[in-house]
Amino acid sequence: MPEHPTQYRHPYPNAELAAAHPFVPLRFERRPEAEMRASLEQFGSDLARRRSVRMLSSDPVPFELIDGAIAAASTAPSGAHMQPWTWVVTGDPAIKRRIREAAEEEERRNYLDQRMNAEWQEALAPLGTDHHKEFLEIAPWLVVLFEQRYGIRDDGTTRHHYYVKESCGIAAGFFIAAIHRAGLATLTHTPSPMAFLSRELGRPDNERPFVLFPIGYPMPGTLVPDLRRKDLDEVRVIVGERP
Ligand code: IYR
Repeated sequence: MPEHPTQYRHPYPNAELAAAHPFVPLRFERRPEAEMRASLEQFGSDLARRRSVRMLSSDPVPFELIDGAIAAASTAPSGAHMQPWTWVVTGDPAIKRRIREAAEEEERRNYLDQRMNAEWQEALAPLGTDHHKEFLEIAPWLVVLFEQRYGIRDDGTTRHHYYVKESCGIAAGFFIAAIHRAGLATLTHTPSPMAFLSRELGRPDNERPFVLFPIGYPMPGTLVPDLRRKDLDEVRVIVGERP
């Protein structure tokens, strides 16, 4: 067995840098292994019950639940910790209607004018989607995640953002999990193209729509596609010896 040091070097090579960027102790508690397994099992089986829902009801959802999910999502790791995202929330009926109309207009061209090719349409057949997007008007809340292609400092100068797509993808995953944990349902919706969302929601030029989440409760009697998820053996490979 190779010998490993039991101490890491301080992340900064000199006192000056360390003083400029102080570190704090990690809050972390090691738990008994049985507890770790049980808690992972519970988390996994809860996530396995999550489904993308298009039949959202109009039942009201407290705004605080939406805010809580955004706060959870914004804890996601991001390139150079820039948190290059803006979460735009609307429950305004007039805005939701305009978003639905604009999305349906684009989707009509995707589905009916063959902007999506035959292979694509075939791949979507099990989902039963078409150009109707009623849920955009019916769901009590729409949350649009915008990626910030670059940042803008208080003095107006721009600041580079790193790994923007990866960062927003991770944050979107956290958000979906948080919405599910809150007992709500959503859909990862990417009406394509999405530029109309910048217009409708009045976003600045450094932001681009990344994904749109309609949020609500599933309508009683909601149906979802009878999908099967890949088995672990289909998605995971083990390389080399196990420690
Ligand atoms: N944006 C279209 C089409 C669509 C594309 C994919 I990839 C999906 O997983 C689902 C739908 C729509 O929203 O209908």
